[in-house]
Amino acid sequence: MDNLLSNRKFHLKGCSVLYREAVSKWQYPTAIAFRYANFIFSGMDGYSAVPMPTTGITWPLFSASFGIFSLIAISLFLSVINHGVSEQLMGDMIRVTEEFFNMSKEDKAAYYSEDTSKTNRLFSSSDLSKKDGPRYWRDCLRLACYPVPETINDWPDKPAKLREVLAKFIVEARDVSITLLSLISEGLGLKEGYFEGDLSSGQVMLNANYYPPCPAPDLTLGLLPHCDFNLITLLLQGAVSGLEIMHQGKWIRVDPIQNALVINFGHQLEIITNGVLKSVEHRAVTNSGAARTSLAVFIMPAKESFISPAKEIVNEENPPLYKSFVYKDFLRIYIELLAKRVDVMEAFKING
Ligand SMILES: O=C(O)CCC(=O)C(=O)O
Ligand SMILES: [Fe+2]
Repeated sequence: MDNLLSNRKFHLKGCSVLYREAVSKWQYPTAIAFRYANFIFSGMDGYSAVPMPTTGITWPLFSASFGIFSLIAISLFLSVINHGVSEQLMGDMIRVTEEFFNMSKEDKAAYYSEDTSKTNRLFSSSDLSKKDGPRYWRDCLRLACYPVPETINDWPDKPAKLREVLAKFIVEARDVSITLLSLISEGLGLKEGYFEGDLSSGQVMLNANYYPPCPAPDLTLGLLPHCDFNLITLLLQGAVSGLEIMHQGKWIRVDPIQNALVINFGHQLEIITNGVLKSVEHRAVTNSGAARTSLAVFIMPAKESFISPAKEIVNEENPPLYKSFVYKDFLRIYIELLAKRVDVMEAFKING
């Protein structure tokens, strides 16, 4: 419980002794702050900017989507606007998360756990008791959220509005993700409803991430470089920047765009599409000025779901690049390999 960053007093000028000791042990050498990369695609909906390399997604995929989403970024990470989740709901979700992390230590204690086998728990990545290994400047409230009626009673009952707001947000966020998946299957020429059923009917997990101002942002990261373990992730960022993606050997910032949701393809989508869609490595950096809040909604396959490159995509010229497996085995290996993209991909590549 004392690990929670959100419980501590911050002394940004004249860092406390505790902090000086803690941060000097941080393993990551530097959090490189890349300046603004503009992801917005030109000529659409009045936005203009530099196009990023596409993932090989065909235009028909997105032309089908214009009625529902306006695509404002075609980077390896997408951002969508006009997605149907209201500004009010997104704002409420950020506010209620901030309220949660700003509650007293006593109020938060009921939810705190260091037991990694528990899904629903509040924890910190900044475990000061850990002698070795990297530590990160992040507190996280992780919750199983689906189906809502079956999970809601296990969510924190404070702040008062949390359950109500989160219940609405999860349903809408899942709808957006499922719509996107159906557009993706259409765009890739997969059969209608390809991602429905087992591939997307597993748990919907929420990471409510809270990165307090960090006294030494150049010495630590908020969240380690990783690709998500699931099918597709929807990310709501508050107003403070911190998300970065790896692109051509460099970390590039993905700044929050008002009312946009960031969409990130997980490892499973890369494997099922035989590498047509790529799961992009990302991380969170910290800053000394302002706390940052982000909410990641992970759409997961069912645990027993069988994952393999789609038969419609592979053929003699385009042989399967990845092995077939049961999703729960992927999760186990992902954890064992500490989420490192290179290692995880190697483990599941054919001839890897
Ligand atoms: O805080 C962020 O922007 C990234 C969060 C994230 O990647 C995750 O929770 O998996
Ligand atoms: Fe992530």
